[in-house]
Amino acid sequence: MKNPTLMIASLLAFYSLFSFAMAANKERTFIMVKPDGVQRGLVGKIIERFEQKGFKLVAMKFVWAQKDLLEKHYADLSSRPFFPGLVNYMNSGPVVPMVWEGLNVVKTGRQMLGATNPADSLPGTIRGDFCIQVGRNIIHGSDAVESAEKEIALWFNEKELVSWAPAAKDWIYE
Ligand code: IDP
Ligand code: MG
Repeated sequence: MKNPTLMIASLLAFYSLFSFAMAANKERTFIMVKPDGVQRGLVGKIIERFEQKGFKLVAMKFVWAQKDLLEKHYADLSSRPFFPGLVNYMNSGPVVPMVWEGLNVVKTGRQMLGATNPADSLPGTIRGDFCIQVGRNIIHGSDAVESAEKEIALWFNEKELVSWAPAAKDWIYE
């Protein structure tokens, strides 16, 4: 390539494509093992699903959430008849909130969870394999990138989101 302008333009194009791909790999979702998942000893199995898929764990804690936090978390559902029962259920024991990162992690995470009602969740999904009723569906996952951002900010502060590079990253992304 003799033309320097063309060379710079190609380098810039390559760099923007590369940064775009890197940014896509940094999508984040908020996943939480609910009190029934914790009580039933399913925390390890649920984490394993996300780890073995290749997603990166960015943050995790073990907390007994206050009702006001849970009401904020489920604010969109506040007018639904099951809302008080949902908040009581979520406040009935400790939960494991987590942040997972990777390409299309929000959509893929929802697919890994399965349908909201376990009666409709396919076998092979977390809800399909581990639970029976909608009011005891063991796990939460963000339904969109925007809700993921809100939920992550609600449950974690900036310092709790750990910046690290998994050793296997070049074997997961081309
Ligand atoms: P999602 O968890 O799959 O995103 P949402 O519609 O956002 O589903 O509902 C949030 C949670 O509220 C559900 O995971 C479930 O625990 C609970 N829920 C939803 N619908 C019902 C219902 O009809 N009865 C009891 N609980 C429900
Ligand atoms: Mg939801």
